[in-house]
Amino acid sequence: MSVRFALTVALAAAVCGACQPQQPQQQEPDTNGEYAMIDVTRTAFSPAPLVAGWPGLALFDYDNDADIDVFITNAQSAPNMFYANDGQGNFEFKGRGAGLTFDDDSCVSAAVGDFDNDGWLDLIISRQAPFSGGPAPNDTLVYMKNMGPDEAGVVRFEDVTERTGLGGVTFGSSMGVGDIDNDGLLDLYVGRYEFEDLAFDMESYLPDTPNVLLRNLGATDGVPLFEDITDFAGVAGTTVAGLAPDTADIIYHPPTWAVYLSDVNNDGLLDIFSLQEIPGGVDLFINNGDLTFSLAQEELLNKHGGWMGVTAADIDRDGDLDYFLTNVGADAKGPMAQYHIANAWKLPNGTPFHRLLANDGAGHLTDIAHDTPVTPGVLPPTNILRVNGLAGYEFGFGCAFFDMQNDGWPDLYWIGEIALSGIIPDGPFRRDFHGVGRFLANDGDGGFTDRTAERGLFNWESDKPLEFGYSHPGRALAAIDLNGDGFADICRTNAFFRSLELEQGFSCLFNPAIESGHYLIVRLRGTASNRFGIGARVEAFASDPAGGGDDIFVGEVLTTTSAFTAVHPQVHFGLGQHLRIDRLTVRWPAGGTSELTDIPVDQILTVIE
Ligand SMILES: [Ca+2]
Ligand SMILES: [Ca+2]
Ligand SMILES: [Ca+2]
Ligand SMILES: [Ca+2]
Repeated sequence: MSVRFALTVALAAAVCGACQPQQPQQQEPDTNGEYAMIDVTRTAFSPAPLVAGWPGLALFDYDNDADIDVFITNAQSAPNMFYANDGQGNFEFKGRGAGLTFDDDSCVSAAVGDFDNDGWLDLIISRQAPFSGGPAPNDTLVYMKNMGPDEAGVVRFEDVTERTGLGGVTFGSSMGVGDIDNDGLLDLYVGRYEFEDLAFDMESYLPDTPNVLLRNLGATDGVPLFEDITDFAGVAGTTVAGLAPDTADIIYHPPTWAVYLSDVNNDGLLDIFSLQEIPGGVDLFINNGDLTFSLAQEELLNKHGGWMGVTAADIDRDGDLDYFLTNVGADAKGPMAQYHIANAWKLPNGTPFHRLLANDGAGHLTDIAHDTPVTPGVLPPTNILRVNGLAGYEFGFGCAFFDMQNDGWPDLYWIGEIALSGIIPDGPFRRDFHGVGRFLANDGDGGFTDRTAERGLFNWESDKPLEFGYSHPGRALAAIDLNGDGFADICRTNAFFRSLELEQGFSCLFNPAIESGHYLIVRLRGTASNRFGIGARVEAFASDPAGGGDDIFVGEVLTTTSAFTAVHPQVHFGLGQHLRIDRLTVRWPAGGTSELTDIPVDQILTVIE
């Protein structure tokens, strides 16, 4: 079925209100209680963002005034939305002044990094062909150099793509930023997905879209030059075959939703996750240190699924980074014809379940999703496939670990569905890959508690009954402190198909910050390493009695996060009741280590290499 046909059916069905199946009355969630996140989309943003297509997020400090600014990519029917933060969490539209609007382009995501090490964070924007026809496609990457302030003090960006060697890379979806060879220059890994060929256009296969690794060769006059080293590095991605008997000889690289860079095995070299669209799997490329990579743990990770979101945190506080990957979920039914790729999770080498990957410290990952208990809340998952624990939850796209109350235990939030909520009252997708958004609070004992309602984090049309089928189709998601109170706030986007504009396409939620946990935000200034220390590992040790004993907190400074999403390079530790950090270490990408002692909490600490 073509996407256009599906949309026509959906819109025709929308007028048939009486066709909606009756649902039992759900218990109304207390989504406005004191613990609920506060929706500031209409109050903090002037004007409020309107988005279309597949909007991505970049939440970073573009003007070096220490607060986090908000960039939202947009489809061609609307400009990209760029807002400067006043430091208090009020956002003023700066799109046109900053040069980032791209009115005629369908932008998807923005990679954030200081690629020329001049102290100003640059942007690389991925674009798709126009979602709704129109002029010739601008479907290549764009390099927007941050020029810093002009004579009037206005910070703007300038398109210098022509001089970077990036102009030939098409159909970028999500991008990963990191210095893969630790030479002080940030490299770029590009996940690719030609959205004109979204999965539902195809039956048993998709077009070949290998990923691309671009090595930064250094800057001339502030403009870096990139070289495509994909083949040498061996990171184009795992291929699959067409699923039907008559397409089995079609071998292709499935499209990629999300990529993530992280030093999985803690050897000082950034490794790469690539999450593929169904019927693909997850590639984990371990960095060999010589610009080549080796696929790892294929038996665990290379399972047919629809892999969309990825986030990392030390969820059990044993000193290493664990990972969460979103998939089609335990409510997947697979409505398609026999060999349709949307059914690939049903294959013997497939899985619909999210992955919670526990790290043993040496980079060996174990999936504990089935063994991680979740205490249910309002609107438990229907768990059609009847599995245990976190694996029993439904569809996910964008995801983020963050410590909601700074109690020291990273919590988990994800959003996403593929239902065209509210627009398809009942259709082929509405209830087959549904999701409402889930906030699972980390209990600190290996389990989680579903506190989505209490935190006001269901991503659904609030004038509708709380039931499956009315949630927004969540996509990009990031958690970062926007208003400077030390508690992480949330931005998220919703989107479906190509040109649909959603009033709820972007939302921003502030943390109520009513709890007492302390925090430390760490930012870096590299000298031998890249300027913002992207890829550095930060460890904090606290033993003061107020905090309850010896604790270790671990994080990586990264801008890459879940699908279509980038964040400022920093680490945010929730510290519970600890009043001081005894010792903080930074292992820099260039190899050195910085060590600081006796650090007060509740501050932004900048460590210089
Ligand atoms: Ca700023
Ligand atoms: Ca720069
Ligand atoms: Ca590594
Ligand atoms: Ca905050």
